[in-house]
Amino acid sequence: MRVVLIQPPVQDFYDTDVRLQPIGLCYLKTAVKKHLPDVKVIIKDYHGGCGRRTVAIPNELAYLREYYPVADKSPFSTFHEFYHFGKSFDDIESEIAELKPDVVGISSLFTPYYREAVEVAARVKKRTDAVVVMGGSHASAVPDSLLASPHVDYVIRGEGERALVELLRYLKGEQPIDRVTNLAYKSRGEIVFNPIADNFPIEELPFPDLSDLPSSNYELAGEPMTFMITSRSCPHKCSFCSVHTTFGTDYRRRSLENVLEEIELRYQQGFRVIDFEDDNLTYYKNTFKELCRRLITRFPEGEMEFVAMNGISYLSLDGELLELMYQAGFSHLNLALVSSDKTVRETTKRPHTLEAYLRVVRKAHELGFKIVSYQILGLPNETLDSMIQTLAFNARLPVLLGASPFYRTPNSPIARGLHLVEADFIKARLTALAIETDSFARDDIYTLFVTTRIINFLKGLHLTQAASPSTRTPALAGGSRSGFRPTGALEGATGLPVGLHVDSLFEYQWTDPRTVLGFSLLKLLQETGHLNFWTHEGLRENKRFRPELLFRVLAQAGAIGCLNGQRIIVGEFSGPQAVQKDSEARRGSSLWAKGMAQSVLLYSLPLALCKPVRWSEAIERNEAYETFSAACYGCSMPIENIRSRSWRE
Ligand code: B12
Ligand code: SF4
Repeated sequence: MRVVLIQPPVQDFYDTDVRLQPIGLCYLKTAVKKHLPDVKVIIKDYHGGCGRRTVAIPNELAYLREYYPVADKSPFSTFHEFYHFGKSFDDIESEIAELKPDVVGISSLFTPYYREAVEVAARVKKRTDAVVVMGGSHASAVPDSLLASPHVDYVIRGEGERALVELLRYLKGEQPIDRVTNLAYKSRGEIVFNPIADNFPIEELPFPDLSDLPSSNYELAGEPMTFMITSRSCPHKCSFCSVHTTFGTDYRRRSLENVLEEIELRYQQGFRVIDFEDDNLTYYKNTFKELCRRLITRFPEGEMEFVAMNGISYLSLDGELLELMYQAGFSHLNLALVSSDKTVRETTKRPHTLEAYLRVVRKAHELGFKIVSYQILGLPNETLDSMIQTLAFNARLPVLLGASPFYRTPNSPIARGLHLVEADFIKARLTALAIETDSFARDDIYTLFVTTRIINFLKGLHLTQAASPSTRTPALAGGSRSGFRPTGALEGATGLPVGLHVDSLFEYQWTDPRTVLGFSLLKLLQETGHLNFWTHEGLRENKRFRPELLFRVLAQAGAIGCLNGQRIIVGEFSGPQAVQKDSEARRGSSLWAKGMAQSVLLYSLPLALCKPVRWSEAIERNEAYETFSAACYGCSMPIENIRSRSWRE
């Protein structure tokens, strides 16, 4: 019997191409190998490393054209083109036909991309007689949406190792269908759901077989990287999260020895970065401390780098653990604050506190971690004020902001009572800006989302403080990559005052084109009260952006905490007194814009030639959010804008 397991392509405005290793399929492959050694399993990743091409925006998302109208090349850009990421359906069809599989298993991890998974099923059925089975988080949450397709024979809900082995046994005629756990299938026009049962014990799962995956598709800053999962499920029960739909409520972890053995194997195989994708990596703090100690001993020269891009719950971190992690080779930390509002945290059942968060941020920053903090914009009980408060709170801290507009994931506790239809499934992605309530409109969510990009732009400025704080004369990063050079009155001066005022930063001659562009747009915003996109055709007003919300965030924050510990005073940054005399302002703006256009043009060539950057540089330049995306909630950071230029093009 020949089984082909497929990771299908996805279609969206952006992709997170550093985190695409289909580790779930690799687990399935080894489980089948162990229990049914006569079955041949081939994994095909039709997403990672297969490029992208522009496709039409689906009707359900047509309203987004107003939010992503142009190819904005500014540092504050969000999205524009809608892409097919992965191999074309035609190519997939031909390749599968050649493989002549008996069974094709397709992952349907993401609700918003379930139609892509179903299209792959249709192509398989068009050219082969293979049995089609689907699994993954979406399949677990809404199996009937997949079984509604005539091209899908079976759906396996929840973890797939044991269930797939049992399904294959059934297909080989070795056991009856009603003994296949977790299975859903059609029988006489009805869907039959077999009971959900426990998976194989976590400790008995053989290490994922990565042999079908070209390691060059899964690199981090040029280093071979692999995912690793040391536990399954999560002991918390945040109401917006669907993790328990797939992994159940029983939080299980692998033994220390088992994890270390896999790390050693990956090292011997040539991997140099391990990305732990657990939903709650450090819940057992002491065990994780011991793991770090062992890693420090095993890799004393920093031979391995560790990341946890899915995020770490700050409740499960303390000072000692952070120190050990840093020594072991973690240098980036993704935390999920979600909301600084107590009511929102309580009603979404997040057991986290602001005090714990601040303790972790302070210590991690002290140690030198680069921190990204995630917020969800638009959760139930959020108001515009509470979201502004959350952004202002994080703006002050030395963390990058990773905002994800809220969307409803099927079968998460929040969504369970709702009757979600196909359009809701398609909108279950952060780019959809899906949720509006009486307390906030889509424009508000969009504005706050763009606001995080503006704040991150300021946070990432490469300012260093050479003099001691008492002299209040921090010096500029002379000759640095971001090329911050004082001019005019400050030419030749030794430095700038501590707590730089944002207005003063406008006065400098920045040599980095992106920084020049960013400040030019901010200046224009200050003078005219309008934010503009920067396109190849010149400036275009961003009509959906509500500047007053940005000004409120900045006023509440007072100062921005930069990644390097510097502060930028922004409390008084605002637009023209009442976006008054609109016409005058616009006239002024067009004159100013002309001047700016000329100066920015000078920079567009180096911008276009921008080469892939190293990871550490990228994070400093605010370019690497996706690399550290997602926290436990949404998994993915936007900021495709910059990355798409420097990483892909
Ligand atoms: C890594 C990850 C990603 C990676 C992609 C991974 C990949 N392979 O392509 C990245 C970062 C790109 C990503 C992005 C997104 N993600 Co994500 N991601 C994850 C994460 C953290 C881990 C996935 C994983 O490797 N799990 C470990 C393996 C072992 O589990 P598994 O893959 O699910 O496989 C098991 C079973 O599902 C099943 N199974 C899986 N496939 C198949 C196939 C067959 C045939 C069978 C029988 C069984 C089966 O068996 C496997 C073994 O037990 C999960 C959370 C989680 N805990 O799973 C979220 C998760 C899958 N992501 C989610 C979401 C929503 C997104 C986004 C769409 C959010 C957004 N920003 O809009 C984005 C997409 C953005 C983009 N365009 O990039 C949701 C999906 C929920 C849903 N119903 O849609 C999850 C569940 C997070 C959550 N708790 O809500 N994600
Ligand atoms: S959001 Fe994170 S902490 Fe909360 S239940 Fe989901 S995985 Fe656990």
